[in-house]
Amino acid sequence: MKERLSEPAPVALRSAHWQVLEMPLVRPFTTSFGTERRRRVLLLTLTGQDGESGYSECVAGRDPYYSSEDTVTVEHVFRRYLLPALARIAGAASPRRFLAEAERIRGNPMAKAWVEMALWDLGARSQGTPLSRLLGGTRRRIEVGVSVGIQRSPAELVRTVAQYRAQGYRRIKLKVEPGRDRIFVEAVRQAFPEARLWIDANQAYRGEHVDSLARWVRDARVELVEQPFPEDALRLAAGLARRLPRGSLLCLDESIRTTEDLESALRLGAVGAVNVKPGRVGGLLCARAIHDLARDHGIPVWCGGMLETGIGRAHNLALAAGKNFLLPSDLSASDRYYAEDLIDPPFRLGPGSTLEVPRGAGIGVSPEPLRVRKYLRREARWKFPQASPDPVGSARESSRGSS
Ligand code: OSB
Ligand code: MG
Repeated sequence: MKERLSEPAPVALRSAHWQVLEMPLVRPFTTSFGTERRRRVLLLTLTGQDGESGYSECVAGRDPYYSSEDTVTVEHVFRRYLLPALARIAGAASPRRFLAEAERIRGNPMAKAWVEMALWDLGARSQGTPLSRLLGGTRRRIEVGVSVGIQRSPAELVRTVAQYRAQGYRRIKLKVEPGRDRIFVEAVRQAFPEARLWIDANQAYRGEHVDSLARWVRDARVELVEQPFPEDALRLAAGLARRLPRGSLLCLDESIRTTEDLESALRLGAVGAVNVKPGRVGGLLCARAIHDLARDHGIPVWCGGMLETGIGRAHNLALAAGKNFLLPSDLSASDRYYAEDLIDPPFRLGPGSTLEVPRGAGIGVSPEPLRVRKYLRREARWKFPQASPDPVGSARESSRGSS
């Protein structure tokens, strides 16, 4: 079933305001690429000439361990290239016009997505429409799961999973790496015989691991294996995919940056599911293109997360409202990540391991100014000149504390 995508009408921009926040996580999050204790949140507010604002959050991490971008490269590319690109279309800004203007800037999908997603929110709010509806989504509740970081011991992992299960999460994704995998996952399987168990290695395995992986994944009844090998190692992924039992999917996250990547993976038989993250692939238009191609090939997708606050989570929920998001997404309640979210009320887990898609215009939620102040480190503003064809503007910057 195809969903219609309607793009928002272009909006004349008045200003861009970006803020750098430091938000402590409720508990450290360990993956095969490192441990995160707090997240540096880049928040963007684009305001139109009529006073309406659109928001977005960048998914880049503090370090380039998950992918090549980090929060410093994003800010550099944003100030030096993306903001001027935005200024050139400021008279009539839309996601598609922005991406066309930014096309000659290679790579940097997280930086581009940061701008593109704010334009979606601004455009949707300006016409009073929920973003989920523009994206063609019809579902009001999204089935979600929780992504659990690597723990010190199997017993500790079982205790942590028990807490999430008690909160109502049905599908549990366990982060793994060589050496902290089989006995950890088997302990969880033994404690929760009925749980839907997924694993995510964030590229940590190599060719030498294929045999043992195929064996213990089958024995522990793991339903989905996410990004076991390096992002470009599609042949390894295809090799493992061939050896997984029926009912167990090889899922790609970091490997699928574009529709071309997905085409290559399809040709090789290296993909059974895709974790689509708009903030990672260059925004909602790119995410939808990947989603559409997967759908046309009968490949189920789901929406991943990057420990976003309620702002980034709301964009993800709007996308995941599409009915071809057939697998439970990594969109947990606010309290899984932050003691205090930037939005109020926070996202709460609903019946049947679900989150509700906001009904309001745009992403349907807004950052609470007092909360933003509390975690703010630095901010800067750019005013777009009114109806001037030249990419000139004025940047003002203020600092609070260290960066
Ligand atoms: O690989 O899916 C991932 C978090 C940060 C970076 C990469 C990943 C993740 C997660 C967390 O798994 C998902 C979430 O936001 O709940
Ligand atoms: Mg992943």
